[in-house]
Amino acid sequence: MKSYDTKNIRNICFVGHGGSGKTSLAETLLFNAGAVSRIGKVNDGNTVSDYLQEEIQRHISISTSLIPIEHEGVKVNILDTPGYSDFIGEVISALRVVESGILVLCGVGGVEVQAEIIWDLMDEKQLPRICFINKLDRENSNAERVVDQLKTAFPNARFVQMQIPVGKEAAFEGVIDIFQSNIPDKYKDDIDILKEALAEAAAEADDEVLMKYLDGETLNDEELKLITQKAVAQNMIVPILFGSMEKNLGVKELIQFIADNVPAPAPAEKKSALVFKTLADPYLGKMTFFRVYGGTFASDTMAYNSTREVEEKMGQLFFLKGKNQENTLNVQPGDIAVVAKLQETKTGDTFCTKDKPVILEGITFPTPCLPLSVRPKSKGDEDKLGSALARLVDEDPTISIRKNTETKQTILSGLGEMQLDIVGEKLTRKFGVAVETETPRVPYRETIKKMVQVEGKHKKQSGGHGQYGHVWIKMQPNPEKDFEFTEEVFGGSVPKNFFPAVEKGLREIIQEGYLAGYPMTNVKFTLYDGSYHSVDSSEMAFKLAATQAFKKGAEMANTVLMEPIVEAEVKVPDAFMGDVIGDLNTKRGRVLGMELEGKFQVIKAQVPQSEMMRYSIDLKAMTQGRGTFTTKFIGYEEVPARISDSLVAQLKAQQE
Ligand SMILES: Nc1nc2c(ncn2[C@@H]2O[C@H](COP(=O)(O)OP(=O)(O)O)[C@@H](O)[C@H]2O)c(=O)[nH]1
Ligand SMILES: [Mg+2]
Repeated sequence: MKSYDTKNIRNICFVGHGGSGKTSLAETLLFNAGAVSRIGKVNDGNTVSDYLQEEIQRHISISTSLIPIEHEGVKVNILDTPGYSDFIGEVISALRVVESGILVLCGVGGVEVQAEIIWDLMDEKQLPRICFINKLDRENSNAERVVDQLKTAFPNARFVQMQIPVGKEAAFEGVIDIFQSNIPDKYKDDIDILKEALAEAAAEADDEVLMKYLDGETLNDEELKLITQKAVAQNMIVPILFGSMEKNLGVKELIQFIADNVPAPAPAEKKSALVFKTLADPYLGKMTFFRVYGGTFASDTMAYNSTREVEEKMGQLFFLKGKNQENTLNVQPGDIAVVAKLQETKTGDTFCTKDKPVILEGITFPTPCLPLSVRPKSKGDEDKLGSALARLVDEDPTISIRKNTETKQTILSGLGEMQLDIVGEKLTRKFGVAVETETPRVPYRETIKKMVQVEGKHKKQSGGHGQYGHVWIKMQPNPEKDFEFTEEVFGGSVPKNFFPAVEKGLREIIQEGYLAGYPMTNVKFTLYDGSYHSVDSSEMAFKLAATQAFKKGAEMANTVLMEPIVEAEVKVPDAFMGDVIGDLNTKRGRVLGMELEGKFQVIKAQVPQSEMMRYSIDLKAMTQGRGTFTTKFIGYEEVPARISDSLVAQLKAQQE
């Protein structure tokens, strides 16, 4: 593929609810441009955009694809994003590097949840956008209904209809465009109404045209085209277009509209590019997708990664079309390209030159909130699993990996169940590590509630050399410290050289706990008396004596189970607040308060961690995927007495 001048480049992003037809639209555009000889079908797994194994199997997009299309000398870089909520990270990063978003809607389903969520993301950046109402060939599709839904769902936007859809459902036969020549007589009046609405909504975009409009003059097509272009670029209006992929209708009009109206990239002064995606390809290795903002990037040169302050050798640069690569010598300002096998660079990093450094605004991803414990099926694969997971984290900034030292589990967190399933599949398919997964164990702890004084004696007489250790230990609750050991021994009843053995014995035995096998914390131990034998006493004997003392003490000191508590911040649209608070109450949560943030309520609550392990799934169900949340560990609290006995029994059973 040749290299295009900045003014002949358009970067757009296909966004919308899953199944609205984004990938089919990209495929149809490729066909119309002569780039493929037949239109692939998502369900047949043969589209250019959905080429990953996981996409072909599931018939959905899970990863953003880059699909450049040439239209009358203009290169339109399409980023085809997934619609399923688990993969919102892909949408966020794609929206970061384009000049406009094309919201694709289903003519039957209309404005669905994910469309609303993505609309808010585009609003945050004031990104210019166009709506495309698709699937108008389908039974029960209704263009007017979807237009009305758009106006209701996004009351702050000024929608302008650029076309009239002709025919309905199976009889849908395409669109009459307001700028097309020879408009059939029967549509002339309706088109005039649309033109008048466009003039009213967009005249402000150009001063001269505005004067004419205010003088009551009718605007001609040239003037209308001019204000459309300017108003789209400023996000003053949102044009609506129509079509059907099943019948390849409305597609030529859409690409023409995009080429005419989406702003070309504005080149930045300093040489710079932003990395917005990383993909671990089984053949090419790590692939780094970058969007150039200023300057020209060339193959086989060095580039400075200003985020990490390292030089990276850029080998062969290439453009991608789905999975197909086309080498290039240069990448012009505004264009999107790929480079393989970089060492240090990660998604969100900036490339520039070392003498004129710049760091572009990075990409903010949602925090992973659904944890899952993973371990290799075959022992000995631990290292392999570790490095494979590290590469998958590179690829997807919405997953994270953490080792829980208390439960000794590797915790993989993500945004949803499907995403985590796919991580599991990739581990097997790409990296050859089969894994087992389960809900993470909660790192419970144990502690004592009252002070006790206990004796521990280890005495054995077996032939010659015996064993003798004898201690008196005080155990008391100690909220300030996890573990504390002191001694108050008088008159050498226990010689000094055995103190460390006593402490070591206690440190080890508390890890095993007493009630349910969880570490005992917040206890102060004081060694205050005991006795010894000049021949038979040993470090081992004192260690065992301390262990015995602990076991007796834990039994007497009213040992209880403690659970980790997190502070959760749950962000939901106002309408769901009641349900969400009710649910937090059933989860033993304490609601601390709520705060209005735009059209959202942010609810703060303290909740036991055990109740939050699957919260991501519950919240999705309760709010149709509109809610988000974060949690922060704040400390331990005693498990309430009413559930403690059954929980202890359950935890013991798990360990057997
Ligand atoms: N009848 C009909 N089906 C369509 C149309 N566009 C897409 N589809 C089908 O809808 C399903 C989802 O399409 P896809 O392109 O994967 O949607 P995406 O999730 O937005 O990328 C696929 O089975 C497509 O074949 C259309 O205009 N009419
Ligand atoms: Mg898709």
